[in-house]
Amino acid sequence: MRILRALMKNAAAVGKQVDFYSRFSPSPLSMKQFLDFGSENACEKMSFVFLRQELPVRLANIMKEISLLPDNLLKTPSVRLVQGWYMQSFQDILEFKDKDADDDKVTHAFTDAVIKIRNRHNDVVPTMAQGVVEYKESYGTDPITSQNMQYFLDRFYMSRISIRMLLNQHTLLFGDKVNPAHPKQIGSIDPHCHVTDVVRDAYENARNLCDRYYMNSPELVLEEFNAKESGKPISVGYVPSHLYHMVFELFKNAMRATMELYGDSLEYPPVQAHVALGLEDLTIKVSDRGGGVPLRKIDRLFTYTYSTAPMPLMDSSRATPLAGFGYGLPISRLYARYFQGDLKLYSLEGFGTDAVIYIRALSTESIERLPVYNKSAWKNYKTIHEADDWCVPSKEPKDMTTFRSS
Ligand code: W6P
Repeated sequence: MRILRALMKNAAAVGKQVDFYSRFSPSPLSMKQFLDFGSENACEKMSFVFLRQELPVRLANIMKEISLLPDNLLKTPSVRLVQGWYMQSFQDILEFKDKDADDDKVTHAFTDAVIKIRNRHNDVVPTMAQGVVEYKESYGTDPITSQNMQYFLDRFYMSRISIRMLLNQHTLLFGDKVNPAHPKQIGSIDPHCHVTDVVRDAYENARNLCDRYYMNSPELVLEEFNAKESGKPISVGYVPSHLYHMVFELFKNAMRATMELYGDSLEYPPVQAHVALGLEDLTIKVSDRGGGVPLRKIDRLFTYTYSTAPMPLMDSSRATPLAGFGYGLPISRLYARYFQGDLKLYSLEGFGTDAVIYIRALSTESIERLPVYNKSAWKNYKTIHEADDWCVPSKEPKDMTTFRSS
């Protein structure tokens, strides 16, 4: 009984702390700030002082949104589990609130805690996806629930990307000194990330999967247009792993569409990639001739409740499908948006699809795009969504003869 009461008192105390930190807005950092901070003799103490405030703020902001989810979703074991991880990590950071920032033992213990937190949250995406499946199995889906789920998961996964970015920068800069694999990177950022190298690498790895699944694969035609410095290879200050994640996803989709359309043909139209650098944008276009997708079905490629449809029954003799079942596209779009870019699909049904990644070319303009918990966010969970303000198209139009004057 005493233990139970102590637990409840602790939960209430944590709730108070979450309320407190959720009233601060997260502080978005620019790519330039990440780079500047990590370059000139990066200071572990400064990073510690910043993170022990910023991490609880980012955690608390999204924890408030988790707590506003419908009860039926909150009660699923998967969402419970994720919520528990957030509570634990939030408390782990608060332990350092009044500790001495000049004490090396403190800052080293903090770095260890950061590593532990990152590992604790490794499986958040599949676990939340499981929660969505559990909810769908029990309650089904309607357009409103689907829309609310989309709103929450976009914000939740964006928050997670941003928190992991902070955790990674800290451990890569102050963990076991210099990353032996990438000595010129500033943490996870390459100040001169060669875009076509990442594109080729992602293509090769997607092609390997494609060869294994389809016994063949389309070629790559890659072209580069540097309008800023004509003839020079295009580079940008960016997180190569984020870029890889996005391009890899697009190649898998482009290859699948091509292979499914051309079936047993001996030749396949190539997948084309264009990389262009202008004054503001760095743009990467991946084009396939896989027959395209009708406009009506484009949105659902980014929809979490669609992508987590009860897994398709697969021919067990074949390997995992190349692409199309999972959170690949919606999360790739979040990576693009995270630094003020975007990811869009333009399809010509009957012909093929252009998938375009937009990235800000200037490190001063690549600023974290972070969700904030405020009244406007709160309303999105609490408002009873009313009927749409556009007519529902009807297959049987009104009988116009009714309106004849005579
Ligand atoms: C398709 C569907 C798709 C999604 C993303 C990227 C490329 C493609 N091609 O047919």
